[in-house]
Amino acid sequence: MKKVLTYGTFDLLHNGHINILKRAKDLGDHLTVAISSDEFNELKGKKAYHNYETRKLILEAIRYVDAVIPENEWEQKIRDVVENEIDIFVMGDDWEGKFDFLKDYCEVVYLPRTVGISTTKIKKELQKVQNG
Ligand code: C2G
Repeated sequence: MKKVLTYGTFDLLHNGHINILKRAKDLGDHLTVAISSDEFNELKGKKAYHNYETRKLILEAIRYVDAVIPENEWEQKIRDVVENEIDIFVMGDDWEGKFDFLKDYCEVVYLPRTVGISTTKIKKELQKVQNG
């Protein structure tokens, strides 16, 4: 069984998230998603709309996702790959090259981001509508 792993906040779920989750799953047989904790989001300088439990609940409902684990720190990726016997690590190409150190442990694949959508864009456009 080929196991795939990816990381993210996955706030305000949108088609960009679904595309990468589908593509990641299509690379293997089992997809684990490490979802950023609220504390880790602070480290990333992100303020998610949904808290960790809600974002986890939503991710677990996606047909491409087989397991969800918490992402609490930058340093956990090697351990996650080894402990979960991961064959392929996947991230959007906005992270191109950032996780190449994992190549000693698994295949590393950066996939093209979905153009035209992001959680930040959704929040901005909603604010414009509300402000009229
Ligand atoms: N993504 C995408 N296309 C978009 C938006 C996001 O392919 N239009 C991808 C990102 O490249 C990432 C995943 O969806 O691979 C999750 O995106 P975020 O929730 O923004 O995750 P991020 O904050 O980049 O967290 O340790 C890694 C970090 O936790 C990654």
